[in-house]
Amino acid sequence: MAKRPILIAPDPRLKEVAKDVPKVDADIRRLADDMLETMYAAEGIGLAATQLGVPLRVVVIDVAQKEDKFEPMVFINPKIVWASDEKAVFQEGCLSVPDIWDDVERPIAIKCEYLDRDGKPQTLEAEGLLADCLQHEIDHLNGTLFIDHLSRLKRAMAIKKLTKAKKRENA
Ligand code: GNR
Ligand code: NI
Repeated sequence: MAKRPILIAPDPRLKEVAKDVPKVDADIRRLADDMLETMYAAEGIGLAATQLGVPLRVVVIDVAQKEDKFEPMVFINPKIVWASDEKAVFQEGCLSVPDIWDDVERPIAIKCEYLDRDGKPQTLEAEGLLADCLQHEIDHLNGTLFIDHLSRLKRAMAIKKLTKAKKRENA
């Protein structure tokens, strides 16, 4: 396993629509393992391959609450096949959007079809934080960041802040 650098917005690669994984092979498993290592090192609860500059539909998540417990989940070609009408607001952050947190409204429960680490088709019904995180990660695969769900003004302010932070880093 290897840790890889996480892309920070604004970056055109974060706006790309990722492609389906044609076959779950050793390369894809290595990618998923690298994503898990990168996510744990960054203390995130989820990560999409898009955030590592890999335009493939792979997501990893671990929303386990206890710090000494690992519950890694791997989602390949995840697809939301049902979403509840009922919505809830979560305060979201993103490893590609550092130091910005804001409320995002999303369906409170979803049903998701995907391939697991062994390439086996699975269905998952999720609610709460897991459902929110999965939607956030699938957004990444479609080139969407959580700030894209905010008002135009808030989004503009966020992009300004991110651009400034990048300039400072490169100065
Ligand atoms: O670590 C993360 N926390 C988080 C909190 C609320 C809603 C979504 C997330 S995902 C984020 C990691 C990340 O950027 N995944 O793409
Ligand atoms: Ni994110």
